[in-house]
Amino acid sequence: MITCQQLAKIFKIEGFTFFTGVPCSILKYWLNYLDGNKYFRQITATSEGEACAIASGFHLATNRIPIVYMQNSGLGNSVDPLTSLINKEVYSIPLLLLISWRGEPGIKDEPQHIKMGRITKDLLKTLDIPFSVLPQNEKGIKKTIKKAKRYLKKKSLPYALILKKGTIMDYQIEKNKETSFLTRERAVELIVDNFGGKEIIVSTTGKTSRELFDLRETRRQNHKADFYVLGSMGCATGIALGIALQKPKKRVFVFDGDGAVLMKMGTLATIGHYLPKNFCHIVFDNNAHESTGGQKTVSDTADFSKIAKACGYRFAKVVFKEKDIKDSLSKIKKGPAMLVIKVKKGSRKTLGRPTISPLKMKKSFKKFIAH
Ligand SMILES: Cc1ncc(C[n+]2csc(CCOP(=O)(O)OP(=O)(O)O)c2C)c(N)n1
Repeated sequence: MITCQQLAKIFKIEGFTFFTGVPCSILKYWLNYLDGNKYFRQITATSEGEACAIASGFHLATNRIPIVYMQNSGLGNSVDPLTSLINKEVYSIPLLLLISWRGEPGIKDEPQHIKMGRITKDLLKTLDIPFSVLPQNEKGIKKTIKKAKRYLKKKSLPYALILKKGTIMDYQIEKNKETSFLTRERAVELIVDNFGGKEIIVSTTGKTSRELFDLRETRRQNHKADFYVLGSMGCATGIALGIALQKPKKRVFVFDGDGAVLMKMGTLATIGHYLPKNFCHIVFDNNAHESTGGQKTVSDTADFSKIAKACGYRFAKVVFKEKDIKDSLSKIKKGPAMLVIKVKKGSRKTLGRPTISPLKMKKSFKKFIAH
């Protein structure tokens, strides 16, 4: 294992000071360390592809080598810039990719990480990106980063470091938790309490789905009306749109997160264009990637309700209090509608994870929405 201070020293010596990316829980201690650090620059991107673009711009402007951090799921979002911008057939840009390894073969992980975990190395090989799995000790890490730098300098092409879980030691920082806001769990409960049992819910990846799942379990309710999107960050909205357009008589809700909305914000324009009347977008906005450790998103400077309206949504509102949630839901007569609920960071320590297999869930969900 390595401490954040030791890792920072290595990056400093080798001249890596610029970081951009999307977080992963494996990277959380390092991202905690970067948070507010004066020496390093950290830009939170809304998607990994965007991070590759920002990093490319950084290189063009400074001739220095940036680091793009991501979960291996984010490699999917990066394939286009990695094959049509950064590669040797096009602009040949040196990026150091720091990729966390979820779904590492032999280590138990969630279903959404298994495939990418298995193919991470092969995908990098296909992309002609050389890589090293970061060793678990300071000396090995130092050597590997030096080797990566030599390649980056010589070839002016990307090099990837694969980061295993447990490589970086714990580093905690005090994150401000606004106390006046509701918890997301309570907000989820309030919305579900307003339902009559026929509503369809598509919930986003991470803790939102886990909280909805737990709520159903606690209440001994069936999960058949819920579609828990396990990976595919940002895709819950598109899935809900696809359903809403085919099932115009059913009310379709998407339970979304600010990070997920930002990752695929284009979907708001698609919704505003096709105008499904039965579509309701609930955004639990905690201004954080809470599921991966609470790293700040850029939602505090993006007004989702205004963006939704500008895209064509018929109704959009920001709410803060329990009472406003109920009132606003009753005011939604015609969609597409958006309710942005400002919630506080944090979640229950005892939060479970869906225990029913994705295939089983899909089967009962399809049956539920068929009628
Ligand atoms: C493409 C991709 N990048 C990164 C992740 C890791 N990840 C899982 S949940 C999450 C945070 C989602 O943030 P938000 O939508 O705001 O929901 P919150 O966690 O705050 O409930 C991230 C970054 C992922 N699953 N997929």
